[in-house]
Parts: sequence; structure tokens; C-alpha cells
Amino acid sequence: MVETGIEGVRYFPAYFDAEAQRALLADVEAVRADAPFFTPRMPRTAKPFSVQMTNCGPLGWVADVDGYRYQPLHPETGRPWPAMPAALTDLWDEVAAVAGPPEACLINHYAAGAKMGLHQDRDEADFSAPVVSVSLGDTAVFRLGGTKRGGKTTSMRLASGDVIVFGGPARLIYHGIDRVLAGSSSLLAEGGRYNLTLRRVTPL
Ligand code: MD3
Ligand code: FE
Repeated sequence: MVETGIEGVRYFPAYFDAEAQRALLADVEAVRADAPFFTPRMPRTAKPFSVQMTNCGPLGWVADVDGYRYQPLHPETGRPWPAMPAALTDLWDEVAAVAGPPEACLINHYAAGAKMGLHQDRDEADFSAPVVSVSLGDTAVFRLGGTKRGGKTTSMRLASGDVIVFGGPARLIYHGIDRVLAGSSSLLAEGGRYNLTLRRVTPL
């Protein structure tokens, strides 16, 4: 574990080795075969995100004209989200330091050119548990700010296999992905990046 100098942010570079990354990639491919990626949209304007999303676990995060929310069913197939892979619940048990299991794993897919603007994650009913992020594939240029919009920001690179945990005072920080560095990893044959975020949604 590496101290980031940002209170509440714990960084585990190369937490997953190459073999574990390939196993996790197979888990993601099994999830997407059952729960296809959908294109989230901004509430009201319906402007599409450049990132595609799916989920596993009992709840999944969705974004459409009606708003942002967690729900138990895929918005397009109407089926429950696939089960959370054991490798992810094991990761949560090792790094989250809370009593309950993760309830949602949001999977973001960044194809060439995709990015994510600065935002807070605040659609959960309880912020006492951390958010745990796993990166797979091409390296992302990640931006972190403070808990108020418009403050100073810092940049970090998240590479394939890296885990980063946001808890306590960092749970509500602004964050986003400026860009993904094409060709920086050979994990995905087609290039691009997956990010998996494990979350608690309901109070413990
Ligand atoms: C800090 N994902 O899914 S991961 C998201 O790489 C999201 O796809 C980005 O922001 C991605 O909401 C960034 C790092 C991350 C994820 C969730 C956080 C940082 C966070 C939640 C709270 C604070
Ligand atoms: Fe986020």
C-alpha cells in the first residue's frame, strides 16, 4: 500500500498480478455476456456518456433521463445483475474494513476517446463504507479534487491491476478520468480500459 498524501485515499499499485488480471478479465467478460453494456445518459438532457456501463452484484447503478439510481434489474434486459465474482468479494474483504459485503460493482468500459468528467459519487444512502476501484487494461489519467467543486486538483495514473480505495474524508471527493493512454497495456486485445468499482449502497 502506498500513501497518497490525500487523507482517506489508499493506493495499491499492481495489487493484481498479470495472471490475476487475466482471471478478472474473464469474470468481466462473463458478466458482460449476461448483462450487456448500456450507454448511460445525463438526466433531463439525455446526452450520452462516452463510457459504457454494466454492473454485477445485487444492485447496479444506472443513469437515464429520469436520473441516477441503483436498481436490481438491468435497464435493457430486465434481468437481475449477474453475481459478484469471488475475486471481487475477496478484494473487498481485504481492503474495505467494513462489516457488510459490497452490494454493487459498477463496470465502466472506456473505448478509444472515452473520458469521465469531474463528479462526486453520492447516489448511495450511506457513505460510511469506502468505494474500491480496480483498473484493467490501458492506463488512465485520473484527476482528484477536494469535496467542493472548483478546488485544486491533482493527477494520478491508474494502470492495469491497480486498486485504489476512497474512504472517510475522501469518500465524497470530486474525481474523473481525463483520458486513457491507448496502447499502454496488452491485457485487452482490442485496447481500452475497464474500471470496476465496489460499493455499499444501503446502510449497514
Ligand atoms: C473517489 N470511475 O465509476 S475510478 C465511477 O475510472 C468513477 O471509471 C472512474 O468515477 C473510472 O464513479 C474513477 C476511481 C474512483 C471511483 C469512485 C470514487 C474514485 C472515487 C468514489 C468516491 C471517491
Ligand atoms: Fe465516480
